[in-house]
Amino acid sequence: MLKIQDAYLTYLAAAQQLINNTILQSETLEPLAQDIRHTEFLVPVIGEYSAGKSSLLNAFLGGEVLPVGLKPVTELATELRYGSDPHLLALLPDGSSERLDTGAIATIKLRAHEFTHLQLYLDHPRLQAQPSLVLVDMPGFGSSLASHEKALAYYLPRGVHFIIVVSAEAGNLTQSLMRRLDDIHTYGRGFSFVLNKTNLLADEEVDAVAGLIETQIQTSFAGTHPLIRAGRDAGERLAVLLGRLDSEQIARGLFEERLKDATHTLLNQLNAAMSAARKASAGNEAVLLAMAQGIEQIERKRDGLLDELASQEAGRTAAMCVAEVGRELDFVRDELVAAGLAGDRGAFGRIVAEVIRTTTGRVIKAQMDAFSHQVVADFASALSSLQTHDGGLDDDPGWLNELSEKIDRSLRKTGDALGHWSGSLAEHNTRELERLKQEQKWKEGDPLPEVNYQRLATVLAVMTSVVNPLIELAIIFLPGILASLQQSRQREQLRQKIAHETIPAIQRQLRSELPPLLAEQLDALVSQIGQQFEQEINVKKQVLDELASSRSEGEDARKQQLAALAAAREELQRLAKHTLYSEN
Ligand SMILES: Nc1nc2c(ncn2[C@@H]2O[C@H](COP(=O)(O)OP(=O)(O)OP(=O)(O)O)[C@@H](O)[C@H]2O)c(=O)[nH]1
Ligand SMILES: [Mg+2]
Repeated sequence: MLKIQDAYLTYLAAAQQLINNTILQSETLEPLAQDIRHTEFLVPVIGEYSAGKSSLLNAFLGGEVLPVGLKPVTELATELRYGSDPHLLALLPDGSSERLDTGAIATIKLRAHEFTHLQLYLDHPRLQAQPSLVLVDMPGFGSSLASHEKALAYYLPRGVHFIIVVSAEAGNLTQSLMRRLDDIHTYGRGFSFVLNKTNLLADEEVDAVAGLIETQIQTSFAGTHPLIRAGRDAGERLAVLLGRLDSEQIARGLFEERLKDATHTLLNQLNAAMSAARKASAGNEAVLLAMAQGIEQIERKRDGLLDELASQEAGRTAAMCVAEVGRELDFVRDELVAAGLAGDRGAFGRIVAEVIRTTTGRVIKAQMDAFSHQVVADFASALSSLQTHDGGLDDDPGWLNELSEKIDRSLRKTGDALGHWSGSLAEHNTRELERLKQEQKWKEGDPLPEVNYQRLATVLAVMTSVVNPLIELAIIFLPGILASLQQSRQREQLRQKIAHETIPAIQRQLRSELPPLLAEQLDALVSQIGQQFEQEINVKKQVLDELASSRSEGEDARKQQLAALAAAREELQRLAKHTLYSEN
């Protein structure tokens, strides 16, 4: 376990202890501790086919573990994991898995369509040394479009750092690779390069290629992206690169915001309890009434936002995506013409799919950033009228602002963007609600169980939940559109055809597929933001109810309660400052 994981867990345990000593309760800390305890870092290894990704990982493991070869070889993403009992686990779309011998890795490709991805458990000291770091051998860019996109759909939102393998013989970074780096960049993740097969070129040639690639990276991406050169020593070089990955920093990026948010909620509860304990019970009744009204306001506001804002936004964002994809496809028309002239429909389809992914992802992310911000502000303004007069929702005037900021911030988190394989927010919510209904033996007429959305409502999750299914649809509609390209063997004729037939046909498809996908996710987003406001009010309501029931115990007990709350708040602030807000 990393030092920072340890520190975070110690902090959460101490916070839990503090809360347990008061009349408050908190159920949010344990799930967070679970996540921190079980966290792992997925490090996908990507690149063109035959760049030497699988060979690099074999060199790292010092044996012929993964299949390699000249034609596109790897069809299923394969996670390398430590296990004292070596085996291969093939995962199915429904979440179940099939256990196989490790040797099955050589032939599993034939059954690629059945599985989502593989986990290869090996009893290997290098894997044991860093068990929370999981390298993933990814299919190359020349594997079938469906396999390639399936792997990306899963690992783009989940990878914490990407290793890009480029063969020195390739000479530079291809446009495909640059688009992929754009996607990784949208997710806010880091990446490093391995310049592979350097033993096949003279040293000066390697220097020239490395220089060219470094220039390409620097002109397109801010930040540092190390490039290491690997030849026969590839395994050792990869070990060095992994050693330099700052796992502590990555873990901090994944959890710090969530810990701050959880702390903020606890402090709020403590504040609410303290101000309630100070008041005469009549004052608290006014607050409870304001809270009940607040929840009604949120529900009304949500219905209004769903009816109007969300559907308008879906239409507007879809239109922007369609226009932007058209422009980008036109921009890469030379690449498309080259693929068309070579009769390479696979490459043609791949370029189109890449452009759709990168462009819609970028547009949706920008639009959702603005949209979610507005939704948070709308909910907050619905609540603000309840806050002004005495005995309003809260005594702390900054409360609503802080809460809005917290929710806004949580929407921008880059951590685990999706929790499930076929993850879409709407699907997740339905599934989660069904699970809770069963668990709580819910009956018609009971209030619906509360789904915990905290970790899902992020802009990146919404974006992913639209883009991934869109690409799945594109894989189905593209062959029909591309079929008519076959007759064009002449450059200029092909250019015209692409501009006037192919691109408009792709845009037409997007125009019909995108709005329903967007509308579904936007509805889920609005509901979830409303839920977060409601949850926060409910937590405060619980505090007041709790206090009301213990009120009869007399003045001394009340003073003691107040003192205990104040002490807990002070200690929690001290711990938070030490663990979450100090520089080291
Ligand atoms: N000379 C030399 N050949 C290499 C090196 N690394 C890989 N190769 C060869 O390059 C070919 C492709 O290697 P793979 O490891 O299968 O490539 P990959 O990137 O996993 O390819 P896909 O799985 O098809 O995407 C194989 O024939 C390897 O033997 C290297 O460092 N030097
Ligand atoms: Mg491979």
